[in-house]
Amino acid sequence: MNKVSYLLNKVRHGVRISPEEALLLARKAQIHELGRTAFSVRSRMYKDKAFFIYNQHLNYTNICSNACIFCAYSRQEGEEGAYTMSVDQIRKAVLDRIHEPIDEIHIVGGLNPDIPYAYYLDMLSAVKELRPKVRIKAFTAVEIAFLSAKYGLTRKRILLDFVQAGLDALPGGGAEVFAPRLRRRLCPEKLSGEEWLKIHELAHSLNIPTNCTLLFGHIEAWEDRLEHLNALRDLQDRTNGFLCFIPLPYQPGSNDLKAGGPDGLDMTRMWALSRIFLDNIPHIKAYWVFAGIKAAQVGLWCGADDFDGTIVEEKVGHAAGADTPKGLDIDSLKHHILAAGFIPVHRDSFFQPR
Ligand code: V47
Ligand code: SF4
Repeated sequence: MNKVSYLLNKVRHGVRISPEEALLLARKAQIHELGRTAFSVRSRMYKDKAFFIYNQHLNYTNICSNACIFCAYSRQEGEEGAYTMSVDQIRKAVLDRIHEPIDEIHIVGGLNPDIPYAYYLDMLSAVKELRPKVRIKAFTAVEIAFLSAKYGLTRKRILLDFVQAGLDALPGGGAEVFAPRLRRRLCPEKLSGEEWLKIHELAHSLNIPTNCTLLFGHIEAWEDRLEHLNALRDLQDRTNGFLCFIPLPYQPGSNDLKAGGPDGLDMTRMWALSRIFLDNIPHIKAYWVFAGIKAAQVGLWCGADDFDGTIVEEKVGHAAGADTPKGLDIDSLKHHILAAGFIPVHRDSFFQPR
């Protein structure tokens, strides 16, 4: 048996592989071998089910004091297209869809130095008041670190205040790639990978579940991807607080990074390696918004088990050229999952069937 077959066999038997072994698979295994192994793992966990959620995205401001080179979404104060939603506008965005059975509201924004601390609490309470049953997944570790530095409050204080105001979970954004040498080029002002991990560890210790991401398909190598996945797996071993891993395919439009973006094959390898390597993170998302619907359908055959949701309306990836719809209705979402050969399972924020 060659080394690739030996390792894939090990994974199929539920034995953990090391980052070095995963790197060998990333370099040497054929796509069909990787895909088949990742499929056998996800099938053992979820049979032929694929999850989706009825959700709404709210991007409350695009004004950001950081300038990540890959970001097409952020604006400076006063620049054309810069906006900040008032709490009343947030209320209106929620009320506009109040007749829909939305289970989760995903709220993230830029680092806007002119927003008072009370705004965040008011925004959370306003959403919960209008929709008491909705789960709010809001604010990346980057926003939490920014608020902590700006208002001189501990990260713990902020998380506890936010939970009291209605926060249920943290999204996985802002992780990018942890490798410091890449971060210096991609997002020099952003908190380090270590700090990102510390904030998620803190959230887990407070019983706040979180997601995790990797921005891939730009200037990183497989070594960097696996170093990143290994840091996530190590933290999950300690806390078990991550619900879902989302590999985010880099969108190359309207930003200064000038890298190509992953092709379908690279995305497929990424989903497969994620499922194979992250043996302790329950869910892998094929995020149709960034990957495209057709690639995400293939992702379900290669390790992913979650398709995300209805969204309406996503701004970060679309600013960078994502050519997917800004949202999908529930019937289209179910149709795409069924057409891919899976049973759609309508889930809540914590992956419980609805
Ligand atoms: O943090 C910015 C990324 C993230 C680009 O937790 C880009 O359930 C690709 O994190 N190309 C926001 N990506 C999106 C995100 C997310 C999405 C869906 C679900 C969840 C979840 C989280 O988007 C940012 C950044 O990493 N991003 N610019 C770009 N050009
Ligand atoms: Fe700001 Fe986030 Fe864009 Fe970076 S990725 S510039 S932190 S909005």
